[in-house]
Amino acid sequence: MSLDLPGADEAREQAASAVRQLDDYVLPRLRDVDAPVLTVVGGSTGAGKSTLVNGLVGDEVSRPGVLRPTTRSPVLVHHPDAASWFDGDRILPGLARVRGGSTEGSRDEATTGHIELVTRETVPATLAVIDAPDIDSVVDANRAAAAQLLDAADLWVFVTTAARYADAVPWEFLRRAVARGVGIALVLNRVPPGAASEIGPHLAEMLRTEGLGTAPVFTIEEQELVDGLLPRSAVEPLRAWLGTLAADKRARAELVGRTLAGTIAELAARSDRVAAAVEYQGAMLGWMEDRLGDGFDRAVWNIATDVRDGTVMRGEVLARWQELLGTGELLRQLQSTIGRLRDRVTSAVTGRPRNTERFQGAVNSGVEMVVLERTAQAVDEVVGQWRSQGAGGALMREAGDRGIDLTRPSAELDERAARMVRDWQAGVLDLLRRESRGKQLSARVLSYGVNGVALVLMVGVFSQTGGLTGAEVAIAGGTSAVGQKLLEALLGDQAVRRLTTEARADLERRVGQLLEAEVARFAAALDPHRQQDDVGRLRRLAERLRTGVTGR
Ligand SMILES: Nc1nc2c(ncn2[C@@H]2O[C@H](COP(=O)(O)OP(=O)(O)OP(=O)(O)O)[C@@H](O)[C@H]2O)c(=O)[nH]1
Ligand SMILES: [Mg+2]
Repeated sequence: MSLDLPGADEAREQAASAVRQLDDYVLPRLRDVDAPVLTVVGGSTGAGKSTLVNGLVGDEVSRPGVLRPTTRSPVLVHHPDAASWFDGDRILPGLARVRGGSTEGSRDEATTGHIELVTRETVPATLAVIDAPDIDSVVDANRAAAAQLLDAADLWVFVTTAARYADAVPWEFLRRAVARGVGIALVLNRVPPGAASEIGPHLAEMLRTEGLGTAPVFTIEEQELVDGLLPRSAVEPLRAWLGTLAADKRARAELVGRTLAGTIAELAARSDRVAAAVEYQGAMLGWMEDRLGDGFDRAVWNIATDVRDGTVMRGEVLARWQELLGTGELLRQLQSTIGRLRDRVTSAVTGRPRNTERFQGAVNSGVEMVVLERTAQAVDEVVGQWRSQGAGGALMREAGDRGIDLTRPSAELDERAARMVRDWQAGVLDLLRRESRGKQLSARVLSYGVNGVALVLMVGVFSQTGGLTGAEVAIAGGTSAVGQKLLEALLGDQAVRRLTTEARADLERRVGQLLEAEVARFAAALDPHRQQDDVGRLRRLAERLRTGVTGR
């Protein structure tokens, strides 16, 4: 999913977080249904999460603070008997374990990437509590860590305050919780005395609207801290609720089962979304390939047409051809016997090497020019089409960064086109030589010089005169008629037709090959973006996740 398309970043993030959630939650949970319920305490910075966790545990296990945000790396508190569940990398395998007490060390220290494990007898063996970094601070790493922890939770204890309960970010997270079907309890913390009766109904209304109407809400008034700890009475309702859950095997199994099913269903939905994004990438890539193919197919076709319809015979080529044949004088003598004509032409085409070379030179540059112009046109066309899409523009810039300028034909095109025309001319000569080895032509053709005959044949290739106008038609028509008559006299009209067709097809084939290399430059820009991701597998994965959940 490397193309720069709308929604691609989001899909990449979806894919990454889906994989992480499989590792962090789904797989460990499926393997060990009996592992302690993982309760993540999350919420805005300064909402009092660390203070609350300390209050629940009855000891300072996570240092609270006045500087925002305080908690940089998560603290997991568990019962000594539950240590084996958390020492290894069963859950959150990406986070290194650090054993200890309250977070020490400087705030500048790189604190991400690890989780602190704390043991306390006061935590039930069947339930562990994580004090998470905040969800909305300026520290990106905190937000990411909080999201990852919440994704790994069986149960969220979501802490908000009287001042912040209607903020946008907490609700985004809560919506995510609903989508995932995770167990959830709310703590409305640090409520000014007397304000609960006002805020309570409003919060309850918001929860109902968001599909969280049944989530328990614990309201805690702003407390005097005693030795930095919340008084036991303030946290008692929440502790009792958690304690009941911890003690009830069936309630735990039900909570875990619900969260697991919800998470898997959401994974299925995410897989589908990722698959759709991958398909979109494939479609865009296909579209760009089609525009590329169209542009250059048209160029090949245009060149072939230019060659047939006399465009090449214009100007210089025509002038040199006339020079070679001996201009008007020769045309007048057209009426006389073919034998005399033959003699004239023989001396013209075999006796004047300078004119022969000049004609060949003109043919070279005539064909080259057509090829270069039509290629440049195709390049402009493809570039225009690709740039009409953001992803195409990005792709061209990317190629530019690698030193490949796709806005013009390759630097070698001139040189290669020149060689192509020379090779074609050599090919026409070969064609005639092969032909003259046959019975009918041999001696006669050879006596006029294969080279001269080849030139006349080339003119046949270029002369359907459609592209010429006015005087040009008359002259070209006349001159090519000279050529035609001459050739027919030499080779027979069937052979002339066949050889002309072959020579033309050979030129078109060579043009095709020449342009393939130009197409390849564009295709190389697409290559790094070709589908690595298997859409079918993603769709099947989604289907299996869904049927696994519903038991179908
Ligand atoms: N007086 C009083 N102070 C509190 C209460 N709850 C939290 N505090 C103080 O508020 C500040 C923030 O509390 P923390 O527990 O660090 O908040 P947090 O949610 O963990 O914040 P982050 O770790 O930054 O996300 C600390 O100085 C606490 O001592 C309370 O109920 N009463
Ligand atoms: Mg904290």
